[in-house]
Amino acid sequence: REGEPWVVMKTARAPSNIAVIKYWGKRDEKLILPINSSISVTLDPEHLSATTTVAASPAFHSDRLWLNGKEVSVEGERYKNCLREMRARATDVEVESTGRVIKKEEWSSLHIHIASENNFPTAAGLASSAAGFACLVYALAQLMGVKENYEGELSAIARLGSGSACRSLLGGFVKWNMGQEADGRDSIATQLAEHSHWDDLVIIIAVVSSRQKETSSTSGMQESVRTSPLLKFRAEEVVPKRIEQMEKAIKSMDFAEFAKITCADSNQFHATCLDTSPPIFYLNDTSRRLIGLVERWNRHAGEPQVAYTFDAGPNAVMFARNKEVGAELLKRLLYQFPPSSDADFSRYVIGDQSIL
Ligand code: 2P0
Repeated sequence: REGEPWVVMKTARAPSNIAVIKYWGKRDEKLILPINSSISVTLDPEHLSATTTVAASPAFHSDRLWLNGKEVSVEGERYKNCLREMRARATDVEVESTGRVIKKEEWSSLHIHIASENNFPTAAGLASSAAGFACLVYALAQLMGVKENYEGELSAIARLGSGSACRSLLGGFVKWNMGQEADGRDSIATQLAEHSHWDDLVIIIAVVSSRQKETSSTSGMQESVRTSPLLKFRAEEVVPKRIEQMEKAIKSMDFAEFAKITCADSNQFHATCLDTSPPIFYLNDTSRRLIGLVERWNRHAGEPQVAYTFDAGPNAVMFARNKEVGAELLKRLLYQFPPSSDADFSRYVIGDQSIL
């Protein structure tokens, strides 16, 4: 009612994504511009997503942020940049139920409260910052009446929060084009194909450890850019060709090619971590046993049945060529890593069912 304090609120959910051609290394730290393009698959939000509520009210005295129920500082450049860019694009918004209109100019002085939760381990190498910033930008766009589209400016704003977040604004198979422009306006994500384009593909995630990683992606990639000659070679000589090959493999649903490139790119990414000084270890013994299991299976089958990829942590994301192979993979995982063993996985995710 007129004269009384009011709050406007929006809640959104955004999924995590897993790169099959990895982003590792920035050419511009402030604008988060990568040294190579990357390709990812957006995951099922039922299992891996962030849910974020954003609220604005004249009763709020500062911007505030809660992550998984705990208040954290919103003073970091990344949050400040995202909020600034979204405020600059806000439009007149009518507050439902009251009919009051928040004018475009008011958004610059209205403070925002943000509460975000993940339904999966934070910072364990399952792209929690990707889901988090994509969700924040999406929720703010709803709150502030921002009209830009997700493939364009909004993707570039999510990128200012965390590089991989620009890929989580889109579903299915997504490419983040590294771009050429100094201001980053062409460093955005575009969709290569809808999820339904290749719905035979089954994704299984083996949560090897939900512990926080020791080296954050942000500092790890800085060290790699500074010290790894292999990373420079990878970005200049290897990735551009792989991007083309991967785009073709996805378009033609060529699993053998998809699997070959996915595994090779994961392995090269971890090789660049090892080539960093001091070396960074994200994989553990369980991760290496999983790689062995898939490599042996594919060799015996004569052609790839399963692909694996690991981000900045020991957890495996595996792609099975179809549902039958997915079920067989799960059986082999449970046999090799029984729930009571040291390498007990806390959770497997297969398609739309959660097991264990
Ligand atoms: C990726 N990763 O392409 C790669 C593969 C981890 C390994 O994107 O500094 O959290 O916020 O841009 O996006 C993790 O890096 O790093 C990542 P910032 P981000 O998914």
